[in-house]
Amino acid sequence: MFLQRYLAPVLLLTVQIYKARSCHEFTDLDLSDAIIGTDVKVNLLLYTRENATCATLLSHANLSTHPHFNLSRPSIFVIHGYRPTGSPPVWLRDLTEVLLNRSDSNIIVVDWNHGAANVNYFKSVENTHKTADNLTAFIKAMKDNGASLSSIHMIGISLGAHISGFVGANLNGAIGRITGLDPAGPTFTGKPPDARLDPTDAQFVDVLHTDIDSLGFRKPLGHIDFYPNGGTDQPGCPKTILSGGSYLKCDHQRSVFLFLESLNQRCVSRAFPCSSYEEFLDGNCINCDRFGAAGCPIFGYDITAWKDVLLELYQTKVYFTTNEQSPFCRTNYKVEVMIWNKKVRWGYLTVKLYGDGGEEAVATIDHKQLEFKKYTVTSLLGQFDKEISSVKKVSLKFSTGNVLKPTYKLRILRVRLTSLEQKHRPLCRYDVLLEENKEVTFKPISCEESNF
Ligand SMILES: [Ca+2]
Ligand SMILES: [Ca+2]
Repeated sequence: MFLQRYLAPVLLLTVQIYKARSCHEFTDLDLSDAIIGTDVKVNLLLYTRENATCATLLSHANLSTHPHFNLSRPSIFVIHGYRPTGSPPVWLRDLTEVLLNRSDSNIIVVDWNHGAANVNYFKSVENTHKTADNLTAFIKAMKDNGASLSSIHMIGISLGAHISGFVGANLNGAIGRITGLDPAGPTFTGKPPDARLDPTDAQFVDVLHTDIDSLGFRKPLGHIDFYPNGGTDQPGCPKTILSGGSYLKCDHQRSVFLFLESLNQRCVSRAFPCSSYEEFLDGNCINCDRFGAAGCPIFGYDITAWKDVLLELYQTKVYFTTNEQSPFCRTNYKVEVMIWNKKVRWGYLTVKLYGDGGEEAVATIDHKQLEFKKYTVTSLLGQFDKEISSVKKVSLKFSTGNVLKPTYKLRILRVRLTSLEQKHRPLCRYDVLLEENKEVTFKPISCEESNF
């Protein structure tokens, strides 16, 4: 009796202290929840540099009770998409961590897993509006407490991209930036701007499309729309359903991993405005003059450096390609070839660049049969899997792709390589004989304009 009377309050106090210090976790549901279906419940998880790995659950009612929630700092909302199995997103920790590395902000993870976890996709779509209304009320409260709407950046993934759009529209487009990572296509495609993300939803809207033939949205939705690898299928992702679950989500989810890498700044992906992916691969869209000294836009978090010119252009579609895995960035060269064979030659070209200490970068130009004509410059886009800062040697290989026919020779009068990234002088070589499928390595020399 004595123990009960005195120990109980002590225990209660201990539990309360423990609660106050404990970290709030993203809601973890399972497939049974997703089958039964869950009602919307929005939890806002705050991470800052003071509590980078331990989230605080924000209350809508009293914003001033959270010591780390400093409204004079920028705020970044991260809004996930459809969660068919109810599990927390795998990229969550990495994304909050790198965002905090780059920006001293309030990172607010919008956990609407109760609402997103549903085997019925259409139910989750319905819940996007409820989630958006909840967020709108919260941001209005932030504003009432002194936050500036232009310092708010919403990063929305899949359905989360449209939620960001709804919130932005509710606030009359006054939010600073919305980044849409492969905005959801199903049920949104063909809808008017007020029923999906569009450029009027924020002061600046940047969008990444990685799965336009399935879970993503095909048409442009922002001031700038990036289509890596054409936006349809991503390299390194399984091509058949036999590969299991990742077949369905790999292209879609790649959008988050590409954005993460842009935050890490390991390397950059330059993206080129073009009317189509085919035109881009053909090397017809490497002119970046309209962007001045900055050059063509660099994909990802730092795209705001191009904001003014992009707003003037209103909507810009840009393309780039990536490697199969991280580091995803590639580096581009203009490759010009002139031959002196009497007859037209058709085929593919593989170009390798060698740097100091055995570094090697390769570009295979095989998106279609290339045409080489006597005394005519064939201009190609060479996309190398990595950057070589100082090119010592170059190798070329010509192939026709035919196994049975006789082999051909490509008599190159001149080959010229111009980096689209570095301001180096172009690299040239004159008079190179390529026998089919045989790699020829040479030291490039500086180009003599008079010989062209
Ligand atoms: Ca909209
Ligand atoms: Ca796809």
